[in-house]
Amino acid sequence: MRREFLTGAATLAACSPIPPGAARAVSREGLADHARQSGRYFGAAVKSRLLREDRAYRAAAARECNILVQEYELKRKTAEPKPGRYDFKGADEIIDFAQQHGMRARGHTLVWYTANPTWLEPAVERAGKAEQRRLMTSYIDVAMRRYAGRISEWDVVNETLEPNQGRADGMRAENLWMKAMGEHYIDLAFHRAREVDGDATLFLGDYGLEHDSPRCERRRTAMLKLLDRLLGRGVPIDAIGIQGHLKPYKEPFKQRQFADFLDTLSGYGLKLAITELDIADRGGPPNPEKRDREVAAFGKAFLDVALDNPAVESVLCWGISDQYSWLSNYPEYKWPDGQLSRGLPFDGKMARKPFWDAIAGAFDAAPPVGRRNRA
Ligand code: 9MR
Repeated sequence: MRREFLTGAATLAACSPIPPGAARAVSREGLADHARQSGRYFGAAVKSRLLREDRAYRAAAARECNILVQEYELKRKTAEPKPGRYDFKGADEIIDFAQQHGMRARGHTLVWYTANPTWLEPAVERAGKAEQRRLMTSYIDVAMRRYAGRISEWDVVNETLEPNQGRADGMRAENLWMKAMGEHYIDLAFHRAREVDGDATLFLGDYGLEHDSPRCERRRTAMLKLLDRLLGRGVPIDAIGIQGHLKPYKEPFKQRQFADFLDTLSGYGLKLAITELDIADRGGPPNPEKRDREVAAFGKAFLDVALDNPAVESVLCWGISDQYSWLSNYPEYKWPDGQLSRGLPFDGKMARKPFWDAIAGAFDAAPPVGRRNRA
């Protein structure tokens, strides 16, 4: 028997993992140590400049993570600023750091509708069919070859869904690749990625798959239908990246519903990962301690479900410290008074927050990876 899960708002209220005011011992173990116990990985999105310049950040990355991903340095806008002129300096630094510390690395991301160099979209629009394919696959070729053996898993195609853009199938219409090739751009990307690095785990990633809301329900439905089509055509997808940008103060969460969705995905034989976990706290209680406890409780409710599924091999947060979180700057999530968002395991001064304990506790309770938890 799998676990019983709480439903709805009960998740926020009922499972605060840390008693208010409890002193937490500062230990030298990191979240990676907790993840390892069940054969899993914990990691974070990082920036090379912060690894270079901020000692506390670098120490936290080294201590907490056994997998890393680049927050932006393998996006094509950064890595191929001019056609065929590559800049892998930042990504190289991150991959070197990961290797020096015996960590795994993910690559983010090969084919996306945004964060592309300005030259790319006009070039695709001008091109004939063969050239359009080349414009897409050339980056797959160069980036995957460069990091073969060092990056073990890739977000091959990112964020293909957007049911609000008018298509009945829920695919993102405002997408240069979709406009050029229709959804077969996804087939092409995965087949090419498989050819270039046959050992890498190939991910399709998306957001908005987590909550009990009409928005997420439409996105989950679109994802499952897309997978039916892609897997039906033999597209070599190994894994689904559930981003995990959570917003508990905007949309409810139902453990059973999310567990069922993950079960459906793993039932296809796909691996799963939580690839960009963070928790938008805008709209939460003004008292930061209270908000931290709620964020932790929500994160625990989410991870208890995710890590109950043996196909979920890793959890990565989208950053380490609130000081550098995109949530603190993004219009929808940032606090109007300029305070930092509190959606990551470390605060702006690099101190552990209750969310850290929640992640550790969820890993400690997780069944071994790759096997069903049978009673
Ligand atoms: O956090 C990233 C931010 O610093 C970048 O400016 C932005 C555009 O490249 O991307 C952010 O990361 C996104 C990720 O690549 C894909 N999923 C959503 C993330 C948050 O917007």
